[in-house]
Order: sequence, then structure tokens, then C-alpha cells
Amino acid sequence: MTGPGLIDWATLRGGGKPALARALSAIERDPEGDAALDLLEAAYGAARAQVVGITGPPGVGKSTLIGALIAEWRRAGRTVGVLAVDPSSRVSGGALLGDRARIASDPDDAGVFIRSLAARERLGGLADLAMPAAVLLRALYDVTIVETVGVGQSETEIADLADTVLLCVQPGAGDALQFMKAGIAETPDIVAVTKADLGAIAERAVADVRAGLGHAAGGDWAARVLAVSAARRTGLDRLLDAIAAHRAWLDQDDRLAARRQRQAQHWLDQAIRERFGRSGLERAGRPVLAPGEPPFGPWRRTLAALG
Ligand SMILES: Nc1nc2c(ncn2[C@@H]2O[C@H](COP(=O)(O)OP(=O)(O)OP(=O)(O)O)[C@@H](O)[C@H]2O)c(=O)[nH]1
Ligand SMILES: [Mg+2]
Repeated sequence: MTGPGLIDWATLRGGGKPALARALSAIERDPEGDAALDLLEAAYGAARAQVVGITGPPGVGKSTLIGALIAEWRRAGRTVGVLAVDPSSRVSGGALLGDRARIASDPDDAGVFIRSLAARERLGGLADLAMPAAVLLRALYDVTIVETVGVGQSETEIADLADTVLLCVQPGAGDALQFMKAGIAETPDIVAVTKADLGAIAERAVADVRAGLGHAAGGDWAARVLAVSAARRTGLDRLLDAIAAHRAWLDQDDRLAARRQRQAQHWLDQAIRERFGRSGLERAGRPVLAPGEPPFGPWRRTLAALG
């Protein structure tokens, strides 16, 4: 049974951008409803995109860079879905962003979908609706981008959502130094120094960031650091290469599956804690996801048991 605005997976898959827009609005309206959870469970297993999280301080050039990346991917025949998560529009409670997502693209292009999402107070930050929305987008497009403004926590939160984390830093001592001082809980997979057209300071920032990352343990993926100018369209090839290389790395040894498993478990734990309080996880019996299992089934059972 689907109510007004709610859509099943088959309809969504064939329904293009209008269907996706409707589905996202329906999930925002009733994220705990059966129709939303059915849809998310179906989409979870149909993931095909690499989810690239793009974060960094306000004004660093994330949206402009995303516009340039979209143009490159579209030229290569790949479809792109973008979520722009805005932590500042909490008060409105809706997804009225507009501003943050100054992403250049052709609105008539069926191969590009861009949606703004407000991080809502009720269930905390990125954990609530961004993950479900990303689950839909990654099932429908070849590439999924999530733009978040890197203020405090959100730089690590993006790692709970993205397969590949791309941190943007501004040329000029301030940012690069701040970045190194931050002690980086979660090492980004790729660091892009933006606005490389500003000249030598961008190259210096690249060197600073490389030096800073030298101290961080990066597992067996060595973070790539590069300079890019979205305005002049330079450095984009290297950035695209880095994104593709990280995807290839994730595809080895089940790394992607393991990462998504951790993210899904984290989302479930956090959703339960935020909905039912500190003791919620205990009362829910600390559900543990089986490999590949979507978190939405256990979430639904928890809602039924404790809600
Ligand atoms: N010189 C130069 N300016 C750029 C470049 N990319 C973006 N800008 C400028 O930087 C400003 C911010 O760009 P945005 O892409 O909106 O930055 P953002 O990180 O998405 O900003 P928020 O979403 O508000 O956090 C704009 O004035 C852009 O024109 C670039 O490659 N070179
Ligand atoms: Mg932006």
C-alpha cells in the first residue's frame, strides 16, 4: 500500500527525476513509515554508485568544483546524483536550501539530479535523512556526491556516509595549518586544494597538506593531495583519476562492502540512540547487521518494539 506521494522501488527506478524528488519528499515527511522503509530496503541492495563525500569550510569552492566534476562525468556518459546537506537550515526544518547548492548544471539533463537536504534537529545531524537519501541516489545514478560544509563534526560524519571522502582546503596558510592542527580523526581519502588559479600559494598549500598527512596513519590507501581550479578547469583530470583510483582500491578485498557495513551499523545504532535515548540500544537488544543486510529492517522492528 502506498499513500499519496509514496512510491515503490520499481516505480522509482523507472520514474526519473520527478519520481525521485517525490520519494525523497515522502521520506522526509514520514521517515518511519512502512512505505519509506520498504523503498529503502529495496534500494539498499541495488547500490551501484561510488558515493563521494565532498566537505570543507564554507566558501572553499565545493559547489563550484562539483559543477565542474558533473560536466566531466556527463561528458563521459555517466549520470550523477548530488545531495547538498546544509547544517545551517535546521531551524526551518525543511529542505529549503538553494543557497548552499550553487551547483552549475543543466536542469533539463535527466542524467543529473541535485537535491538539498536540511540536517534536521530532531534526529541529529547527517545520520538521519542523508543516509537514506544517499541510499536512493546511489542506486539510481552512476556517481553520487554528498556536499557537506565542514564545520566541526561534519568532516568525520561524512565518513559515516561516503565511500570516498574528499576534503577541500583553501590555498593560504590558514586553512592548511588549521587542517593539520585539527588532528584529523578521520584521514580524508583525497585532499583537493581549491582555487589553484590563485597561483603559488595553492602549490604551497599542497606541500603543507602533504607534510601534515605524512604523520597520519593512512592504512594502505595513501591519501592523494592535489590542486584544482574549478574556475579554470585545471587539475580536474588528476582529481577524477584519484576518485577512480580510490574506487578501484575499495573494490579490492571487499573493502567497499566492509565500509558500507560499518556505516549501516553506525546509522542503525545512532538512529536507535537518538530516537529512544541512551538506553535505547540496550532495550532494542543491540541489533547486529548480517553482511549486506540493510539497516532498515532492524530499524523497523525496533520502532515496532519500542515505539
Ligand atoms: N578563483 C577561484 N574562485 C573560485 C573557484 N571555485 C570557486 N570559487 C569562488 O569561491 C566562492 C565560493 O564558491 P562555492 O563553490 O559556492 O563554495 P562552497 O564551498 O560550495 O561554499 P558553501 O556551500 O557556502 O560552503 C565563489 O565566489 C566562487 O566563485 C576557483 O576555482 N577559483
Ligand atoms: Mg556549496
